[in-house]
Amino acid sequence: MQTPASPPMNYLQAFGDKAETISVLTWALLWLSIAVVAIIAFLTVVGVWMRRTSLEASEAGREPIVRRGGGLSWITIGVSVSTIALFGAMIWNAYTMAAVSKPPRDPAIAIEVIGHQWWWQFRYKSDDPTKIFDTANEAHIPTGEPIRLEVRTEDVIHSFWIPALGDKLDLIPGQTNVSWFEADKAGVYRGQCAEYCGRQHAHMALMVVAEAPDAFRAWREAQLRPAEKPQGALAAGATLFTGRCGACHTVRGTLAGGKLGPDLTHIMSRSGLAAGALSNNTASLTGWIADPQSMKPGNKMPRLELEAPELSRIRNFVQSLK
Ligand code: HEC
Ligand SMILES: [Cu+2]
Repeated sequence: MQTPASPPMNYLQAFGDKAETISVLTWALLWLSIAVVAIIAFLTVVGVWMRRTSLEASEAGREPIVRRGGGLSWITIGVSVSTIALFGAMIWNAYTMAAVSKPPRDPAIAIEVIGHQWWWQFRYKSDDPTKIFDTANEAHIPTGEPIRLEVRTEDVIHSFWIPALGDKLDLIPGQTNVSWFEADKAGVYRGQCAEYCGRQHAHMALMVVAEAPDAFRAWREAQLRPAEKPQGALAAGATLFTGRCGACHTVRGTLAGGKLGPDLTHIMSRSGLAAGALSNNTASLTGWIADPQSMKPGNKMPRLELEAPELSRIRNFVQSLK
């Protein structure tokens, strides 16, 4: 199915009020630029055509330099037209920036976006501490609701960009930038880090799943729940996981509480792994746990040299995290 998530990411089509306001300007500037190129090319050809002298007319093929009057008026006309066009574009730009700076109403949902080399942490905020939870690389939002974004970074500069939903927002060390976005149609929107941030910058994608408010509420309730208590064979996998992986990954409801990598409490609810580098299926999950460096070279999860039985126990436990 063709969704806004399918590459190439499309910034000429908009799926929310904010993005629509911006895309009208994008289109206008695009057509203006095309018109400028066409007019200049046309005038150049006309100028060359009108000034041509036939070879026989000139002495020994040499071109006499003749200045006819009227050249200056072209410059005056050209500069005036450009000034008017550029001034108009500037005013429209300022108007658009003012129009999109504030959401239509106060957002009821706030997401803290935290950039890491090379993945996205999403923290759903709440005044009630028991309603705060973390997820990674895939955020769900309700359609038709403005969402407040508070972005910051744990390391270098990144840039949060979902082309179909609007503008870019930089993640700057030591600073929190605040913005908002909204999707009016349900669908999966792909985003991408838009500021070169190191070796795996290209594999720092994100997905926004916009869904009906009811579906969103159900998703949020499911995300808030801790992992189910591992039973039977899974218990051994959980213990191994805590020992080998728990220093970097959190699984709420277990002793694994690490903060260096993505929260894995509900990893199986995500369609991808490692910020869009892989799709989430048994083969790629097993490959990732066995050797993340061969799949996304340079990423911050080390190869752990697991024995085969250990690997499959840990993998089975991870796959139980629905
Ligand atoms: C030294 C810290 C560290 C250890 C130890 C570690 N990881 Fe990771 N893990 C990370 C980081 C960082 C990422 C994000 C990599 C990226 O996408 O660039 C990650 C990503 C993942 C992902 C993908 C998560 C997502 O949301 O896409 C899975 C699954 C995972 N690790 C499982 C494991 C398992 C299982 C173990 C133990 C065998 C383990 N990790 C050990 C740091 C670690
Ligand atoms: Cu980045």
